[in-house]
Amino acid sequence: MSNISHSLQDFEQAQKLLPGGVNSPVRAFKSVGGTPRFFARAKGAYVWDVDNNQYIDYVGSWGPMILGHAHPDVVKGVQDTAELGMSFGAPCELEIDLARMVIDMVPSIDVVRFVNSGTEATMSALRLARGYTRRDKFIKFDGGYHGHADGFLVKAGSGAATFGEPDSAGVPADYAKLTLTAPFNDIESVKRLFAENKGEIACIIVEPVPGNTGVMLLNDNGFLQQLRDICDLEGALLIFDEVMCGFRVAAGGAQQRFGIMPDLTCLGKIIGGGLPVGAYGGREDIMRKISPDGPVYQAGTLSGNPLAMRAGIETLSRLQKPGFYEALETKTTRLVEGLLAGCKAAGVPAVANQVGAMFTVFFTELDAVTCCSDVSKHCDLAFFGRFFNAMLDEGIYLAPSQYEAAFMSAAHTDADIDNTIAAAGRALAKLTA
Ligand code: KE4
Repeated sequence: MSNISHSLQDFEQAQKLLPGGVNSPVRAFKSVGGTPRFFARAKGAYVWDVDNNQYIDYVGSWGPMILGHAHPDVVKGVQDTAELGMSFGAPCELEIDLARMVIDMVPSIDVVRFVNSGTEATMSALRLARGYTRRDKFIKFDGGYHGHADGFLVKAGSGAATFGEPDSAGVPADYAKLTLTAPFNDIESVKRLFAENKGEIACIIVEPVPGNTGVMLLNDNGFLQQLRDICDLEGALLIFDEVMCGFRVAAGGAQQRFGIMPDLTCLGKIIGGGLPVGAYGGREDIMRKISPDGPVYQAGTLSGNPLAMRAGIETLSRLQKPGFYEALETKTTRLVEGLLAGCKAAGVPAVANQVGAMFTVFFTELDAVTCCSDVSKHCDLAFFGRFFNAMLDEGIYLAPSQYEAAFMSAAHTDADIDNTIAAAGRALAKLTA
């Protein structure tokens, strides 16, 4: 067990000042147990905690750090830009530059609006879909996470009633009723919802690569095309929430990887290269409904600020290097295969889901994990917590929840992957002794 005395002290202090001692719940290690590590610095594939313990990092700030931490060109770009002013609250040319990059990279986006988080992006896209269609209800999928705006913090209604119930205190029940939920990959449930709510559904929002129930895979029936078809048939909009998988599973995100065009796309994480940037964009006729062009209001003091724009520009411009995604996926596949081989050698039942450079290993007797109830009902969450902490002691930083994805960066070397596989072998041996 490494020395974590400073993290212990920091966590004690932080809990007096911040809810749970953190500024985002998952960081508190509630589902895995143990003490959150307070980070002091990060570089490339590595992070160091305040006790100077080094970790190979597979969280990457939950996805943004696809180039690796503190990439010199990104850091220099931000430093140079900061000397010219941190934020103007007025248009600047860097917004044009990043907008042009996003529009060029993401196939379905004609016009884009920058905001400051993935939550702002999805919240705004939902309001836009409601304003454009003049309908109030929308469909999301069980286990889908789209940030913390009220309408998304909803679980399936009791008895699988068609309307949703709040999944958080503070979300009005009457508002939650406008959120309809269906199982991921289940087009029949979606058809039923449209039949039961004729002419009332504004949109479907979906993570085309779900990453918030652990990584989930699309079935072989062309689920995304089925969603595209039913939205066209019913006059609803199809929204891809690519906050996590955008720029992660391909330069143009899941819509490029799978060849399905949504009407609106939500982006975040990688688009800001570690600084707070979200975005939503799509068909021009829809986006022109956004203020000040149109009647759907959305605003933000720090939206498009020069620092964040420059960090995004320096990041996205390096994703377009030939072979970038192929190399990332090859490294990820090797790691996943190594981890599964280690589980097999230790007699620990496990499966993994991987799309491009994002993956999740599940500890389960199942042959495959295909939906969020597979995770909650058939995965050994307690063992995951023990494995997480054993890997932490081995100097490997995984996502502190079975319901999260792990991310590879361009900075991870073959030696890092070998060391991670070896560390997992030691951790599993310890846990099964
Ligand atoms: P933010 O508001 O956290 O920037 O983005 C919300 C969001 C929207 N859509 C998807 C598909 C997302 O994955 C997220 C945020 N992802 C989580 C990780 N599961 C962020 C980590 C956290 O909540 O601290």
